[in-house]
This record gives sequence, C-alpha cells and structure tokens, in this order.
Amino acid sequence: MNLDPASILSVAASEPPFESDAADFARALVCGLRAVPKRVPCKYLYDAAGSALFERICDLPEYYPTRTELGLLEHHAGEIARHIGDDAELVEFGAGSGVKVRLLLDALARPRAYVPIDISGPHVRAAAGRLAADYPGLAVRPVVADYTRPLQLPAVAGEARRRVGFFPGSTIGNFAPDEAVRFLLMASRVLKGGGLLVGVDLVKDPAVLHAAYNDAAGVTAAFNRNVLDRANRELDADFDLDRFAHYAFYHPLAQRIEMHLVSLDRQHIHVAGERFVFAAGEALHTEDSYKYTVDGFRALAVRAGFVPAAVWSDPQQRFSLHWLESL
Ligand code: AVI
Repeated sequence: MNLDPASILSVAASEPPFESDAADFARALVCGLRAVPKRVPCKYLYDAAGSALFERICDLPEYYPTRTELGLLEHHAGEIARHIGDDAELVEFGAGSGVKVRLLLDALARPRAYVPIDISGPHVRAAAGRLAADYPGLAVRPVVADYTRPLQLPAVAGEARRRVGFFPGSTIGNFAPDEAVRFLLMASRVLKGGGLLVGVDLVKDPAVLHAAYNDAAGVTAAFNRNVLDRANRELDADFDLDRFAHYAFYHPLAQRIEMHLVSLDRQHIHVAGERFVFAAGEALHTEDSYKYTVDGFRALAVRAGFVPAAVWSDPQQRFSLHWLESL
C-alpha cells in the first residue's frame, strides 16, 4: 500500500470507491431484511433527500441538539480556541453545513488548514468550496472517505502546529458504544499531539427526547420513511410508504433513542429482485441515537486513549461539548 501523503490525498479525492453507491445500499438492505429483527444501517438515511430532511430536523422546535450546541460554541468559543491553540489544522469528521466550523475558525488564532472528511464527494467538495472562498488564507483540503473505517490522512499542513478534530452534532451517538470506542481509537491515532472537540447529547427527561424524535410536523417521520423511498428509487424496490409507521422511543436502560419503521399489516416487499415478508407489526430498525452522562462519555474517551480536558454544557444539561486531548 502506498502511504505517500500526496498519493493518499489523490486517491481520497477521487470519486468511487468511497461513494455509498446503489450496490452498497442493496447489499446492506438485503442483508438487513434477511436478519431477525430486520434492520438497515442508519448511514443510508442520508441520500440527498434524507440530508435535506435532516437539515429541516435541525431547525425544528423540538430538536434541541443543534441550537444548543451552536449556543455552546458561540458562548465558549474563546475558551475552546485557547484549548485548541494557535496555528491548528482542523479536521472535521463529516462535512456539515459549515455553520459550526465557522464559529470555531472565527475564534481561532491563525487556523492553518481545514480538512473536511465525508463519504459524499459532491457534499465535501461543496463544503470545502464555500469555506475556501470565505477564508482565503486557509488551506482547505477535502478528503472523500468513510471515517468509520481505518483512515489515513495527508501529512499535517506545512505551517500547522497540531491537528485537531471536530465531530459535532452528537453523530457519535449514532454509533453503538463499542463502535464509538473504535472510532475514538482511530481519531486519537490520527490526532496524536492534538485533540478532539466532540458534541455529545446527554441523558435527560425521556419526554424531551421523545418529542425531539417525534416532532409535530412529521419531519422526522418523513426522514425515517425516506430510506424506503430511496430503496424504491435506487433498488427497484416496491415499499408502500403509507403502510409503514414511524416509531421512535427512548430506551432508558440502554440510554438510546431507537428509530423503527413498523409494518401496518402483513405485506410482501421486493428489493433488488428478492422477496421479503413483513408480518403486521414487524419493525425495520433504522437508527439508534445513544445519549450519555458527562462522566459516562469521558470514561468512553479514556478507553480510547484520550485525556478528557474540558467539557461545556448548557444550564439545562441537555447537550455537552468535550475537549479531549490525544497526548
Ligand atoms: C445525526 N444524528 C446525530 C441525529 C440524531 O439525533 O441521532 C439523526 C437524527 N435522527 C432522527 N433525528 C435526528
């Protein structure tokens, strides 16, 4: 394997094999429909339509994580910047809309480079293009990759003193705890000598959590059902969306929201040429969203070799931002 930084960057900047294409989706969905209970990995919720619906979720009155995290970034930007230090290279796991990373970049002294990593080439290049236009002195180096897999990054930008990761939105909550440790182990390796700023949703009143995943406008339900629509569009499937109910609930012992699509009657479905039966009431499990206590998340980070150095949370203790050092 050629690990020359230039070649890594050029491989990573090409289109496939990293795009989550129809063949990947077909394999994952068929395999998940054969399983008991039926499931599909949550990353397939995010095609263009799913990503647009997720952006609408972020603005919903019931969905507190996005605005709470934005508030934390705004209020504590100076202190966060002091932890990160001058002349940093910022690596974002997932290419967001850019709103959150701009708050960080604006607070940092001489940020040298921004490296957004995302599985979607068009998405990461669009995010990179927008940032590059607004921050002329910043080296913007998008990487097309699945950051849940072992990751090789290009060498730290020439003038940067250390590499710092940014993983906002509590996306880490969509990993099971053991997967989260695996991700954090990889992150602590690529961020050695720097650190990671990570957003983590907190355990709280189940009624607040329930409302956040069962909004009155039905946007989360549409986001959930979109995975079936995507299968119809991409895999020649024949899901009838009206025969599946959005079902999201909080499991307090597991500390997670579970999201499912429940079949309203007995039905047969075809996906990629294969036939599947749903019993009335049978569920397709589409997502988990784990919630942590502050101490619980710090313990998880320690298992992955990080040193938890600071944490910020809102007065209602709904959301937390952790600064973890990788020595
Ligand atoms: C992206 N992720 C952190 C969201 C969450 O809250 O787990 C995805 C989401 N699913 C339903 N609503 C939002």
